[in-house]
Amino acid sequence: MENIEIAAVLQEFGDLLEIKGSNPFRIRAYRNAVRTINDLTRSLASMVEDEEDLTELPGIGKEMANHIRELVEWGELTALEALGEQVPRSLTDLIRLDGVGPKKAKRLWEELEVTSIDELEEALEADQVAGLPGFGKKSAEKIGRSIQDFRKHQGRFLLSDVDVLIQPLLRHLEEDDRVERVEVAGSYRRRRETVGDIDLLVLCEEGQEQVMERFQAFPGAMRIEAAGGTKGRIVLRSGLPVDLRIIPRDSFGAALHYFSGSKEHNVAVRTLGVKKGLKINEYGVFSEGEGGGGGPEGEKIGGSEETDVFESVGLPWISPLLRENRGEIEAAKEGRLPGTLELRHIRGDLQMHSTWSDGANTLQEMVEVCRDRGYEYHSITDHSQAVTVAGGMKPPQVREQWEEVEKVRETVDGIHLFRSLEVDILKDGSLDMPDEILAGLDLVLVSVHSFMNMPMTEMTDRVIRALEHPEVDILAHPTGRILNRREPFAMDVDAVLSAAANLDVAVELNAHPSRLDLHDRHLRRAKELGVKVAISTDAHSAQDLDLMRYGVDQARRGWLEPGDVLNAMNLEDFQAWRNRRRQR
Ligand code: DGT
Ligand code: CA
Ligand code: CA
Ligand code: ZN
Repeated sequence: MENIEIAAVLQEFGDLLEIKGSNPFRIRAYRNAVRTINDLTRSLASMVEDEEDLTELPGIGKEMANHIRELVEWGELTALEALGEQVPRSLTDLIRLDGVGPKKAKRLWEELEVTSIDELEEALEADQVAGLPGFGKKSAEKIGRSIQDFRKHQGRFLLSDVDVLIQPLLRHLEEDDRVERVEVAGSYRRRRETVGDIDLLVLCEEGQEQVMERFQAFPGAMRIEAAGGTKGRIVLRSGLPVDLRIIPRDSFGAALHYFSGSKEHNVAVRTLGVKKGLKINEYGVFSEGEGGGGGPEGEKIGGSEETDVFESVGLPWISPLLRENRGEIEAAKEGRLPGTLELRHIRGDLQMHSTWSDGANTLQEMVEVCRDRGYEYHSITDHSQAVTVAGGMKPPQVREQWEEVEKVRETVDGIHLFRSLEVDILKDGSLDMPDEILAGLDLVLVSVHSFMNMPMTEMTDRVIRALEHPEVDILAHPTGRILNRREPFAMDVDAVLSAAANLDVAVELNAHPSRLDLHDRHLRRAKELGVKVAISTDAHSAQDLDLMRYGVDQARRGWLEPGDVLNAMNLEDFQAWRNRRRQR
């Protein structure tokens, strides 16, 4: 357990005691312990491991030391479970709301039996809150507003939204001459599908105070959450929180590494450092001080460059997209980090829609834009009939579309257009097109758009049955997830990937930032099994074709290399792959 996790548990403990109305001295003991842990630069876990006396830390008594040891060793606290029997633990959610402290939470609970934010919202709607002693109309209104805020923040932000939301703030900071460099760290730099908050690092050695003021004065800020000399937090109007840290030059690389995370990766790197007698933190790399472990800091041996951190533990630089502690450190050590896939490796886009189904642009327009992007080939994959909401096509329309494809092929040079469709996988795993149409297509994509709540074994069988059809080339958006809106459907992805491997069918990595389906672990599994991955935008407009870069980032997070990607093949190889079914 990390220090912050331990602190969070003790914080919760203190909150519950306060809601319960316990002895103030006991409550204060928990508050003090949390403060001590937050200020600590050493890991409690390693102190426990080294059997150090925790009661020597300020504000840590015997009871607290026992708690910490229990948390480190067991990951949970029996005393907290017991306290939870007396005071509902969900009450601590309430005191995170602006305008609700422990006393008010206690009253809401005792008078109205409110134990959660949902219940509080109901009580507000029923106008039960304003009349409680100590509340009043204003207070009830304020609580209502903070619930709305809370809900806004609760959802994580799509990476593509964040890309847009932070631009004005970056410009605002870069316009200041005192700012030498601005970097966005955190999950954003690792290109995670969704981002909880933005971690900005600013290199600035003079006028730090003014730069911090400028940050807080950003016109797009809805409010300021924390303000310090070198560290501040604002919330943008969109609800996106932004942490800013002002860093001097000689620590910038170490801070960039630290705040890029992931936390798990950091812990692993720090542990490597410890083995080499080094201390690695957000300020730099330090040699062990006098007396070893935890003594006064030794000499600073690096920190201005991110590579200082990696070099100090004998590693090459590792791309932030791989820093999830899923084997990247071992791979780096052994020189087997994946080769970098880049946008320029992508030679075609294999899923997009036109006005023949639910796309915004005509087939001709889509072809021209793909050609202008420099693609060698692509396929237009309009929906099949079962997807009525998306204007799915019936067989006669498909044949009409083929005529148009012929015309466009004659008029647009320099790109090869494949006849294709996104064929719906019906409930029983059969395909939503007669075989003679399927046989006439150059490329057959299949995907699930209905009956997504099937039990796992049925869904797995359904999809595998679809893949067994001899005309199928690619399984599109394999798990059906829509970020922040729809969970992936229940399906044994491993079994589906194994079937795809056996059947020589490719799987899609849908590059649309609201899907990014498959996710990174499944991509790695596909690679392991030798299943080719098609990175496709699923564009519903010409503009959407730009979304390919999200797919490329996601593919890199899944350790894919150019050789793993179907549409990184040149036209000749791709044609050969397409013809594989004739050899079956
Ligand atoms: P997010 O914001 O939830 O999308 O994810 P991150 O990864 O951006 O996480 P965040 O903003 O809480 O922290 C930024 C980075 O700071 C994180 O990736 C690693 C580093 N960091 C934060 N807390 C700790 C910690 O307790 N220990 C270590 N080793 N690193 C931490
Ligand atoms: Ca973050
Ligand atoms: Ca943060
Ligand atoms: Zn689809």
